[in-house]
Amino acid sequence: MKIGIVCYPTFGGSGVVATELGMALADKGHEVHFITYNQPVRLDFLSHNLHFHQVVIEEYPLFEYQPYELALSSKMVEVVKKYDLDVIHAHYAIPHAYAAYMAKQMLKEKGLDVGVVTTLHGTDITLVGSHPNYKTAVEFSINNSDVVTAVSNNLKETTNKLFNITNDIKVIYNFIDVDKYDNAHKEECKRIALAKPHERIFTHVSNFRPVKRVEDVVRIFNEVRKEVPSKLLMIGEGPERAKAEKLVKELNISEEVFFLGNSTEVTKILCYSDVFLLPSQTESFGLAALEAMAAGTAVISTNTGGLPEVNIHGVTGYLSNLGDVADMAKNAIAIVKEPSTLEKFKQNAKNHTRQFSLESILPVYEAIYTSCYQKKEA
Ligand code: GMT
Repeated sequence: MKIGIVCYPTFGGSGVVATELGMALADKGHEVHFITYNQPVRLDFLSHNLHFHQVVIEEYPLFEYQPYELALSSKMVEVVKKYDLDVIHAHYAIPHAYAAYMAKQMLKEKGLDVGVVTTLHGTDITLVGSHPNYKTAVEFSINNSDVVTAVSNNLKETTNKLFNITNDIKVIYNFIDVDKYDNAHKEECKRIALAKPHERIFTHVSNFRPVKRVEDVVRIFNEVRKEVPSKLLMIGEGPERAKAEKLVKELNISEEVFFLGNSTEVTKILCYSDVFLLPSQTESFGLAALEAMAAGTAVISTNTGGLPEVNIHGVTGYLSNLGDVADMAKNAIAIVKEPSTLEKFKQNAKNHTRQFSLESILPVYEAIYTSCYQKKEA
């Protein structure tokens, strides 16, 4: 099949899912076309069946805000026509689902048909999408997609609660290439470079937006290190990084906390990690936690959104109420204090990720594309 993928090209989870999906589809022989404003960060190669089409916006003095959706939908029309695409898969409703709907209408005028699949990722519904500025357009684009998917049961329920949804929403969990983490850089995993053998390594990976509550990460770690010698690796960039760094200085723990910035080699860093900290305000799924679990890392998280569908309380880690730093620190200490307990949680976490394997989820997306394709052919 010929599939267009529209996504954010950044380090965020929706872009990562879209890119990993596109690369896996191309691997299986489908022709995949990424349409976005930059080459997606995880898209590290292009081939005869893996293409990237850049949406370029020219500056014009009249525009205080550049009309990205217009340029995006025009680019979609151009690519669908040129490569005879069967389906466009829009990741993150704003503005991708809306632009895909417009492209479909423009193509219809020319006697062409393309299926539109929209995947809801989280903040496009919970934090941004339900804001009155966007709500009407988001609801319209969900109801007018050929197929709509959400990355967790919780996100599906939330979408149905916040919007007047007339379309069926299918739940397709985020997925992981388990083998990539199994064999990941084993020989390169030089843990000793970061921590002494008796020290535990905590990790946080995110885009450091307010929703991630990175100061809670630092506070949890600060409580843990008082009981168990540990190090904290903070991976990612974003608006809250400066606040987290300031807090680290105030708590006088700069020698134990490392801010590593954005990384395209998260698997290499995760191989060191014992416990992943994710105290988010909300998380529709928590792909970063799943990636950590696949690398054999226990998870301390909040119980918000779809996190309980990923992190199993008392098995793969622990869940706490939002903002309950003391409880999250207590749970983290309970995991890392005894080596045998830590080992059990790490193993459980790794085993649990098999439920989210690429091999089981890829055919579900393929079946959805086929249903759009068949509709087109009929
Ligand atoms: O977490 C972010 O801020 C990034 C965001 C995105 O859309 O790029 O991630 C969302 O989509 C991921 C992939 O489906 C989910 O695993 C994340 O839980 C979700 N983030 C939130 O709901 C806050």
